Amino acid sequence: MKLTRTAVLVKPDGLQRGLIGEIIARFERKGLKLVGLKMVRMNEEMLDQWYMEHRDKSFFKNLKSFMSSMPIVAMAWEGIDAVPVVRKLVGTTLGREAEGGSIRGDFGMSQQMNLIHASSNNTDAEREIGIVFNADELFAYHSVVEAVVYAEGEVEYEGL
Ligand code: FUP
Repeated sequence: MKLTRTAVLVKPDGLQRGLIGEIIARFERKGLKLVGLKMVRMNEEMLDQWYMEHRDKSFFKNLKSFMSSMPIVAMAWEGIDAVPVVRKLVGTTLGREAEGGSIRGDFGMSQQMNLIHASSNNTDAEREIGIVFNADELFAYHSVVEAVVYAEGEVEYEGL
């Protein structure tokens, strides 16, 4: 199976709560590979693109002003089925209802202040990665851990 990528943002509340290390550790322990990492202050134009599916929603303005209020930490993670794997570790949108063991379930109480964003599907993942990362900020490399995270032949490596 092919390796795919997903985008993660640790939002302003996650930054303020000191959860950057905890969140990175969870994805590392799962066996995902970090292929991009940066701190960014998202501007209006980036957020209009990022949340285009929500542009007509009542919460759009508040969400954008929250997301641009301070820097966020953006990451790109790679693995087999990276999008659904990361969504499962993140948990459902509303922190109060999110499953224990998930990031939102363990650390969150809110809907807007839900600590983290994770791409919904592969198309969104590629679009979102393109909004925050330049091509030279994304890295293709072999992780030695992958040899024990996956069985031999389970992963198709392209161009490595
Ligand atoms: P998710 O995919 O779980 O991040 O959630 P959604 O795409 O449904 O929502 C996107 C963002 O909008 C979330 F960070 C939460 C925020 N939101 C609100 O602030 N109010 C709402 O009523 C719904 C979503």
